[in-house]
Amino acid sequence: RNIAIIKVPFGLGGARGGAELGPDELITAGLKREIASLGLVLSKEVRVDCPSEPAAPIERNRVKHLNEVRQVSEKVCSEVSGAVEEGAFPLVLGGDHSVAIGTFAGLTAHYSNLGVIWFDAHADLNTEERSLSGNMHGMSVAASLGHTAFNLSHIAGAGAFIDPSNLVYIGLRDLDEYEKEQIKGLGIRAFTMHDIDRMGIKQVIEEAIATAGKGADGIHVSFDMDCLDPREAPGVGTPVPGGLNYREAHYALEILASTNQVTSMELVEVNPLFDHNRHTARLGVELIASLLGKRIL
Ligand code: DIR
Ligand code: MN
Ligand code: MN
Ligand code: MN
Repeated sequence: RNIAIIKVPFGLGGARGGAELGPDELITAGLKREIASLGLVLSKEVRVDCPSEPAAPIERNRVKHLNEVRQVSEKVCSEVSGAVEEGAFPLVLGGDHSVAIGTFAGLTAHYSNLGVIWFDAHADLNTEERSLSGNMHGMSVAASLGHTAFNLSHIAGAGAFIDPSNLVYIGLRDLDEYEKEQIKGLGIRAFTMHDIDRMGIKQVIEEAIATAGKGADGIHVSFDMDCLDPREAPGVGTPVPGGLNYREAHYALEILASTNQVTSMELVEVNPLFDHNRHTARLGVELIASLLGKRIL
């Protein structure tokens, strides 16, 4: 299987700067070496050109850097879509989680029933109207469901919105009131940290795969590094205590790999400014390797 790395050095959707350094940090931490040692071919490596400085001071409305997010999303959409067309496995390296808006639009151009497993401390379900922060990395799921005013439906090559019944969350522990209402109202399958404590990661990931994979023509794994406990992954923009531990995260991705149903992945929110010794990026590389099929024995 060919891998297409799509680097998206963009941080203006996040709460604080630094996520734009994520893609290079992951490469430096040895990502390409890992891919090669798994016997996989890197068919291409592209870097999406991203604005690093906002073109204008923050807009009058509260939504931050919408124009920059729009530009980046459109490019990510076309790169992801192109990679799928070429038969490659898109591996998107963020960047903050707003890059997922473009990833989704590119994937749904090809998958009509895409299953999604979203690893995150947060639900990223806010809309422009309901967000308390105005940060667009907290709106990417809402955008992909068609709930935000901003979306990519106007651009050629963007696919349809995803269906909430194909979406599963793992690792949630920091939700805004509106997001809680949405999860309940839409009936989204959400495995919070409480559920992981109660059921164990084995049962959680098995049920997640059954739900997201049901009738699906592909499964996308969107992996926000802040799903991990900050002791494992300190280098993230919005750390929240009480997250997944090292083996829980690896185990979940190893089981996902063994299904052979995963068709794309993105790993986001590596923030070297809050890291030490490249620890979080190295962990990110290891986790990508597990999802791509690395086995202990
Ligand atoms: C919060 C935090 N719900 C927001 N979200 C984060 O800003 O909308 N997402 N940190 O990654
Ligand atoms: Mn996120
Ligand atoms: Mn998050
Ligand atoms: Mn985020």
